[in-house]
Amino acid sequence: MADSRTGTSETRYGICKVCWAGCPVEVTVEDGRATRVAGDRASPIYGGYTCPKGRAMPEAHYSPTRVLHPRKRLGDGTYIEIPMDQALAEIAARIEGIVAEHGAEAIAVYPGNGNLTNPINPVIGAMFIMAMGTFPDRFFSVQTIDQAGKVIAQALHGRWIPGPQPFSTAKSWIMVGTNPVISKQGVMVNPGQTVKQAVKDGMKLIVIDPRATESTAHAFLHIAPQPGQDAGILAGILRVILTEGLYDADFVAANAIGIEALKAAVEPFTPEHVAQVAGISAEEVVLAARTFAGAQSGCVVTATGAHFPLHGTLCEYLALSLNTVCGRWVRAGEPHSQPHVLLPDVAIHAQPHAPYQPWDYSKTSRINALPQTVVGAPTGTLPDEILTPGPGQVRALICSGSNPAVSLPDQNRAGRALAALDLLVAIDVEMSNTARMADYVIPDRMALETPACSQFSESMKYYGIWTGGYEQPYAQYAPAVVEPPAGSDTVESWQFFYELAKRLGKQITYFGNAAGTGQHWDKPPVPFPLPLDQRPTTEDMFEAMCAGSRVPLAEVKRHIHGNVFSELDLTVLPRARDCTAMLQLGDPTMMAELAAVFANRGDTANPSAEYPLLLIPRRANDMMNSIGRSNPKLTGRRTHNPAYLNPADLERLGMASGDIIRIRSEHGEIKGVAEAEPRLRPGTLSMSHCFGTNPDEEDDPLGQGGCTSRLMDANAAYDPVFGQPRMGAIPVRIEPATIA
Ligand SMILES: Nc1nc2c(c(=O)[nH]1)N[C@H]1C(S)=C(S)[C@@H](COP(=O)(O)OP(=O)(O)OC[C@H]3O[C@@H](n4cnc5c(=O)[nH]c(N)nc54)[C@H](O)[C@@H]3O)O[C@H]1N2
Ligand SMILES: Nc1nc2c(c(=O)[nH]1)N[C@H]1C(S)=C(S)[C@@H](COP(=O)(O)OP(=O)(O)OC[C@H]3O[C@@H](n4cnc5c(=O)[nH]c(N)nc54)[C@H](O)[C@@H]3O)O[C@H]1N2
Ligand code: SF4
Ligand SMILES: [Mo]
Repeated sequence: MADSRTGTSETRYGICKVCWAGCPVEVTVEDGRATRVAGDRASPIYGGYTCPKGRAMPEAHYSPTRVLHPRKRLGDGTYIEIPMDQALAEIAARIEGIVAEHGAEAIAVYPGNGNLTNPINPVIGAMFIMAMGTFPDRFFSVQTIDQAGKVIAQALHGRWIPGPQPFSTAKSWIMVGTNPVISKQGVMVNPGQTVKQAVKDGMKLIVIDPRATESTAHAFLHIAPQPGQDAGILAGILRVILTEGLYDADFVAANAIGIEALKAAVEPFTPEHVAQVAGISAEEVVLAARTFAGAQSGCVVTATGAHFPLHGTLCEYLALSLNTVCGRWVRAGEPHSQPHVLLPDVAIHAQPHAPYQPWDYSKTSRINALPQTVVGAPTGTLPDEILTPGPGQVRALICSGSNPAVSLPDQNRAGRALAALDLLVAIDVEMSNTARMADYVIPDRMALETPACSQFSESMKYYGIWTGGYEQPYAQYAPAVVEPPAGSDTVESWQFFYELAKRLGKQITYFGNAAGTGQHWDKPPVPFPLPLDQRPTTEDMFEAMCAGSRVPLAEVKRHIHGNVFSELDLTVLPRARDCTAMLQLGDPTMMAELAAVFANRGDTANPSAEYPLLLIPRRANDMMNSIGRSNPKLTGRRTHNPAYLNPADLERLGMASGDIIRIRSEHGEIKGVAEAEPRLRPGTLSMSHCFGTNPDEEDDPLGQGGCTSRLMDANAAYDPVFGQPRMGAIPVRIEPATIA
């Protein structure tokens, strides 16, 4: 623990938790404060890698704008600081009152990415809502405005238990709408170097992205389609592989059903059709297919770029199907590609978890009549759940490490909803867009002030391929590096939920060591009912999280820099004799959606004369969504999110880099700052999210940037299962504007 004597300086080791890559860090601690963060060069796998966000942790922890005491909003909109006990008592009393009058359905939680500071935090909100008896309907998470299609597609296709073939030794890889070098999605460990090395070692990397990104630098083939056309492209690649007989017929015969239905469904997607619809060449489709199928190993993966334009589940389903027809899953006798260390000790057989239906139409949501699903409540409907009167109306919202005022699609509607709540609680460390609207702001401990362990990173693999997991049997635990600033009054997010539940007389049961998702369980979780008489310590929670782990947590704790447990036998066992599960290549819902994609000639949103550009998402290297926007070390001289456009588009409109522009969609408008980016496909506008002011605040394009969510419509077009509104390939137009 921190040494608070004056004049001391020492080196301590921790884990960065600003994003889920979990880089091991070396922290210089002077007089009890973290003054410098660098990568831990003694790490056996990360090799000292960090990104600017991690290195800027000291500035975030000791930011003059950090919230260090609970704040309560007064009638005039100003805030006063109050003690934590008082805040907890007042919030509990208000929730009790709302529940007494309107029922438990009136209370909802929305956890987000600021919760990563401790692996207990991201899951505890769900368990609080279980304690309230309203799970999953009142559990709104970022998953359903992100890549929920991964879990839905995995359910429909089945999950291959030993996982996909490993990235680092693969001979081909197709990345669809993902830029891991910046986002770390899929490749958590030093992704820039890992991608470069994999290519050097013989990987033919194929990237499908309207923009030449950091991840295309080493690509064998970069296909830059019109945004929103990925399902058709993937169907075209499948068609080439199936018609040319390039697939692994033996693997399919032994492990999958539905290939005839898949063949019939992809038949119309000729290379020429796909090329014409997606604005690419037929040769590119054929080359991608032959290269991928011709390599001995590899995988097709999708992420936000492919998921946001509404066909995310289908894109993921087709990616899984490509991997299955080419037999690109780890087989018996090979090492498990996502080995368990802090996850439970289970036998891994070369077989699937059977497909299941991830939805239940007998229980539909109040808004848009969406089915109950395995991915929680549809967050796209949250604003209307708050704004629509009637039984079940949401009246109180607890945001933990989330920023819905800028992250929910359809910002104006979201802003109206947040303002209409009877009670809004933000567990945050800054007066974020959302905290500025909250009745109570509860200060959390920050990443270096909490212990950490890599169990969460391991467990992310259950949310679909290209989400998490280590290729090697790696694990790390790090104690808290420093105490929160002297005199502060903070609580960890999970402790807030514990304290609140306790005051409401509810018991939270923690399912921390979940080894699976939906109906796909490697091992069911061991419940840990949190004792009401005494709050468990964080260490108690970690023990529960790692219950039955392959390597005891105590052993992992012995390795301060993390460790590869190379003595573990990772050999995948053969299919069990009694296993009858088969992967499904021809799910009828997916085949029907594919037919609709063909009939619509791809995506339904196309550029038009009125809205000639398509807005697409991108991750900023220095920000984690909105995290970092108040950190001067990260923002430097630029605090806004540029609106990147191809120079030809700018020139055509008589505009130049630095110009203030108005960006209009059918639904809304924002101001932005134009910036030329030659590597972007003409006709696209690429802009990061979670910037901008609140709807009731003055636009500030050069300062706070523009909130792209304002251009999205929550109800015009949304995923039919989990309600995610269209968040990519949004038709927009731009025109000159001024700041005032
Ligand atoms: N237009 C548009 N909208 C999008 C997206 C997009 O690409 N475009 N992306 C979507 C996706 S994929 C996601 S995941 C969501 C993200 O949605 P959110 O998770 O809601 O957004 P974040 O900005 O990550 O919210 C993090 C919050 O945590 C706070 N925070 C920072 N550090 C800490 C800490 O130590 N403890 C606590 N308790 N809080 C902390 C920050 O101040 C911030 O308010 O946005 C979605 N919305
Ligand atoms: N530095 C940093 N890291 C982050 C985050 C962050 O904000 N900053 N956010 C985190 C979060 S919450 C998430 S969900 C992950 C996301 O991780 P990724 O999904 O890998 O996110 P991006 O890096 O934006 O990569 C998406 C790519 O899709 C491309 N794209 C856009 N539209 C389309 C399309 O229609 N089709 C195709 N094929 N491509 C398209 C974009 O140009 C972009 O290069 O990143 C996480 N990591
Ligand atoms: S923010 Fe950067 S340093 Fe921190 S875990 Fe993510 S990639 Fe690593
Ligand atoms: Mo995300």
